[in-house]
Amino acid sequence: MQNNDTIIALATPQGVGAIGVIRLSGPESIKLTNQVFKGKNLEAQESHTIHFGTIRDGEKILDEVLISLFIAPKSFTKENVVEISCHGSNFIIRQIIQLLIRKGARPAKPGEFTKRAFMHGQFDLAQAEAVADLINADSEASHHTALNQMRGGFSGEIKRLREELIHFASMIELELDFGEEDVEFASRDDLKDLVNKLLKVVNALIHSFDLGNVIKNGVPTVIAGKPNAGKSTLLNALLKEEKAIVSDIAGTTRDFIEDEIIIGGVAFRFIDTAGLRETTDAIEKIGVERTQAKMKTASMIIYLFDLSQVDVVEMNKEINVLENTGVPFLKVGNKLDKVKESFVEQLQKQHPDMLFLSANEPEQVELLKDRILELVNLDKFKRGDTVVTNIRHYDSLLQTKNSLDAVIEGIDNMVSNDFVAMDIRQALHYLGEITGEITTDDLLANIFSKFCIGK
Ligand SMILES: Nc1nc2c(ncn2[C@@H]2O[C@H](COP(=O)(O)OP(=O)(O)OP(=O)(O)O)[C@@H](O)[C@H]2O)c(=O)[nH]1
Ligand SMILES: [Mg+2]
Repeated sequence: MQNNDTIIALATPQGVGAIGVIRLSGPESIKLTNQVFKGKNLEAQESHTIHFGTIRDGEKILDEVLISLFIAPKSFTKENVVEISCHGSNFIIRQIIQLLIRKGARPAKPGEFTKRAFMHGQFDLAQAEAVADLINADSEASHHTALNQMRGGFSGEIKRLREELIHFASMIELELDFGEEDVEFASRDDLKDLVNKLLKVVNALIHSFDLGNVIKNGVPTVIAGKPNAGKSTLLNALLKEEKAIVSDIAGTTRDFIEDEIIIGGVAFRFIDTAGLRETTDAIEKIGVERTQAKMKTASMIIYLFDLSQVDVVEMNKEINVLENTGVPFLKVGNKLDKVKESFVEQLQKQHPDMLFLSANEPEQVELLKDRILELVNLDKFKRGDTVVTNIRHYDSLLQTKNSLDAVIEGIDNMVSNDFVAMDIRQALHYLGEITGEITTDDLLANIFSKFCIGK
């Protein structure tokens, strides 16, 4: 696939900076730049060299710049690439880009540089998508998974699956060619074994998406409890800022208040909620209903008890509700400073897993962070297993699973080879979608439009 046009865009963020980098890619990029550059003859220089000079619009000097040259195919896009490092003023950048557009370059579309790199086989689709994730990664965990994906860890796993399946597909297709003659190149038992093996891998990848999603978007952690338990105080202590209003009036928080912090390299999204109680206040009631709904979809619940208000019967009821959510939770006895030690010891005996603290004491909140890290199961991530973080990949994997299930069902029901072959081809198709062996223009447009211009 050849692109005859040369594209241009600002590669650094919009806004004023020390320098701005303008990138061109395409067959004419060196020639066009040379027309406006005064210094060495850029067309006579070697790849991977840098040249000082001025950019001129006619006789007018626009800026002093450094030009980096990358001659095809030794560049990000595998085309001729020029990077112009100029002074980071919006005015200068606009002038230079407009000048080069007048000379024949075209403004790049979102993600077009990465798209060209993909088209020229620099990397596969999953890796291209990882470039975007890597740029957006803001925690160690999300950075780690994106980097692994970009370097091809995930793609490698998908490709291995595909190759094994292709081998079998070709055997079955061969049998089809022999038609009526009753030959069997591919043993049905072997095929079933293989498909079951593939299903295991596919299922593991599908399950890893739960983890992948939280790594990418932050582990949604709900802070819940009765009114006045100290939920907002705890949120503020975790965030180290006065984000939520704290007051001794029960029912202060009505809506969700949330923010993200990084603990042990993992992003957590803490969500402060309206205190749970029966209420006749219409607005508070909506808040309580929202809390209940949010608890069910959270990855983790931190449940606060006000130690100065403990009622054992009531407490057991609350714990019961917590257990019924099916979400991992942490029981926290708050306002430790307000109660006697003997009382805490007694309660600790009944609830050995309860953590006791005062939400307004920063060091005690640090202890809570350790417990939070223990509760979220990051083993997979720590072992370096492949983790699916992209919803498009997740979707393709689900479809692959359905097709593989159909293959097994077909074999069990002794359906004819044509149908088995069809289901195998379906599975191959969906696996191929992930890495981009199978693409459509719509799919590509959709993926790359999510990138920003200049990427
Ligand atoms: N002594 C003491 N007071 C606390 C502690 N934590 C919270 N408080 C106080 O308890 C009261 C309620 O705290 P909030 O953080 O507003 O409680 P909340 O759970 O968000 O309450 P609602 O938003 O009404 O559901 C405030 O007066 C806090 O200062 C603590 O550890 N010790
Ligand atoms: Mg509150």
